[in-house]
Amino acid sequence: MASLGSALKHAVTSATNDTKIADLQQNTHDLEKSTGLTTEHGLKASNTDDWLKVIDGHTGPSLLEDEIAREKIHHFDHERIPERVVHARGAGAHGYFKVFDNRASKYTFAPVLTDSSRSTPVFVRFSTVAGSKGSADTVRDVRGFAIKFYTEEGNWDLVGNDIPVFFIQDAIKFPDIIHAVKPEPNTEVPQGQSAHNNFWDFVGLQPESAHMVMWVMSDRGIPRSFRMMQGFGVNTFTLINDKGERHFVKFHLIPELGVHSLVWDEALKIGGQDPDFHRKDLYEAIDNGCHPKWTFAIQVIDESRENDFDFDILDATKLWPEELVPLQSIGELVLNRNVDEFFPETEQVAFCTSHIVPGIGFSDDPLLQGRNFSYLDTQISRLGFNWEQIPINRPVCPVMNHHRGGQHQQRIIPGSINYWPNRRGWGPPQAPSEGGYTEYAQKVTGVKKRGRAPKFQEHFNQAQLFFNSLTPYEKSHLISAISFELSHCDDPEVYRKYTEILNQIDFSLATTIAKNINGIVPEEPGRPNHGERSATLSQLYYAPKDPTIASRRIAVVVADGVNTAEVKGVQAALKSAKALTFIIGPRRGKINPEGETMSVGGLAEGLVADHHWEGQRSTLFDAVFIPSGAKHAQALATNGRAIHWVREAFGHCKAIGAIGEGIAVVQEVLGDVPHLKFASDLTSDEVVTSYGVVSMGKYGPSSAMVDAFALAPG
Ligand code: HDE
Repeated sequence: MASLGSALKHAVTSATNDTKIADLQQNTHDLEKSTGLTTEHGLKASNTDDWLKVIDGHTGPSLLEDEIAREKIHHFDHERIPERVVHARGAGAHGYFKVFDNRASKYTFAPVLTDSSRSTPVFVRFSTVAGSKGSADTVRDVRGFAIKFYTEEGNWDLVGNDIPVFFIQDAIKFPDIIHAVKPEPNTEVPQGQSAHNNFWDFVGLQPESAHMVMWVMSDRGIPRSFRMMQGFGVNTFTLINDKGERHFVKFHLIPELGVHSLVWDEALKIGGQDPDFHRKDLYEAIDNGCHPKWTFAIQVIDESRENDFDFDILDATKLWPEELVPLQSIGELVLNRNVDEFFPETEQVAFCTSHIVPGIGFSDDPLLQGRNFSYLDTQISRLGFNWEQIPINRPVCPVMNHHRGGQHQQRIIPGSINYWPNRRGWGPPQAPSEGGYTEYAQKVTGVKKRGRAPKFQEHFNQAQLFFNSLTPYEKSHLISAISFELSHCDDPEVYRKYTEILNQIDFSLATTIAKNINGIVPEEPGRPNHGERSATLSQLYYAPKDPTIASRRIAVVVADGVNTAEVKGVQAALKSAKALTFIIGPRRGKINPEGETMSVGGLAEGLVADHHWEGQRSTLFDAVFIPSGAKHAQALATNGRAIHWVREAFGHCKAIGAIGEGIAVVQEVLGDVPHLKFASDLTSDEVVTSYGVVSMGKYGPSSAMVDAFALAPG
């Protein structure tokens, strides 16, 4: 075992993060360079618009002999493949992974985790769990965070979520929880929602779900962006070092931009206004050079300490509190390239938890053990056999074995040998010293039976820990969310009963929700609250040290008569902070500047609006800005849609900026909000910030306004 790490390091050539892109190029067809239409068998096609038919002044029958028409229709008929049984809706991107140095080498010899000269190409797919392929992005749900590392030792798939724990402890329960959350079988309702009888019935009878339910009902269930979510491998894996020592490990990703969520009202509205919100957000950010970045960290437990905790470290309904097992940051993951085509890349990518590389191993986590079977199995019904040869799935290192045949076999292996051992010595197994994977020699004892280990029986300590660790506003969002969901259950046996589970977590939580939804109001706590907290469980903990507005979407709401020079100044300042600005006006196109006659079409100096007021909503932006200009302000202050923009943005706690006469628009809408202050001297460039509203009487060339705006809550 001792020489494994060094053998691997020497066996590999140095990779760049373009290795996988170059590999995909072999299958990439550039339409611009195409020579013209052909059929799939290469026949040049002269007409694909008219089916071959008999025409004699009138239309006669279409002819079956038309091979071109038949092929076109036939191909179309077979375009769809089964969607994923869970995580059907998703979006993906390419990128790379790098470790900072070899600090993880005391735990593992895996070069992907220890060799800082490497940049490993990755493909990441984010997803929701319950909804179909065409469902809305912003539903309340867990988000998938699946990473394929194309390492030089083979593909390593880390198939994680944005929540560190799971609903169930044993893989055999997976079909039950998924059947319960998916649309009910008789009506196929509801789509992409857990707010229905079956889900709450199941989790009410399955107390091991209590911890995860708290996470999904918290703000974590409605992220602002895939780029602003944590990632967790969830299951317990193992790392093996070059001394042959094994450690238990959990994998984490922490977003550079911080962890942010929508508010529920926004999520509901965006579901209708722009169901592709998260998908577009990812694409837009990468396209604009704001490459999403995560710190990659590990939590490690020595094999000898496996039983030192009051929870079982192999139980996926439990996290490892960071106060007990600190995070160690070892690298970073960056997404820097959008896909060229969704289907061959994002849809056909297939992850398997069983895909690991030397230096990484499994544990006896019973959820992981079942996952290792399920993923491999499901790809066959979704993509067909030999799915590992599909371009997005194939490794960047050599592949050689004696498997043969199967649907869509791409490999051609000359010669008569397809077995081992063979007289030629072709395709031999590779010893560990040559990089061959070898399982850790683990001693196993026990009695064969169905059941769960003793520490798997406790379900509420960490649910309590999570609840206790939230800020007051996070708690209030969580209470509203559970109340919303239980209000959507119409069977009293379901919604009344869940209070009993909640009362095992916290008495006040259970009482408030029971009153909201006509549940069973408890008379006394189901168990004492241990009162413990963990700072790292609140989203607030992940606020970036240096606040940033990079990639944030800012709506500049204008009317004719706006101060265009000022708008351009603000736009330039926001752009230099890498924010994206969008001009929202009375029409898409030119807006007349201050001092010029109103005329649709505008004049040369005018500003160009990206959208009409009616074409967008405040929910689709992170902040709203109202510049100065007397006529423009007057028009906005009397326009229902503009008023709604400001009111809704304030209600969703977004930053609102206003300058000069623009302040009057905000005052018109929010004037009666107690304690809200505005800049009152229109000749001064002093900036006033109050409850997220940033105002300035007169725009000064200083960046103070933009800085204050960037720092305002939103
Ligand atoms: Fe999955 N899961 N899962 N899951 N899962 C699938 O595999 C399964 C679990 C996760 O973007 C399926 O390729 C079982 C935990 C993600 O393509 C399927 C169990 C976690 C994705 C499957 C779990 C996940 C999947 C469906 C319980 C977080 C999307 C399509 C033992 C760590 C990957 C597919 C992508 C997908 C089975 C539990 C994350 C059926 C049996 C825990 C991110 O194989």
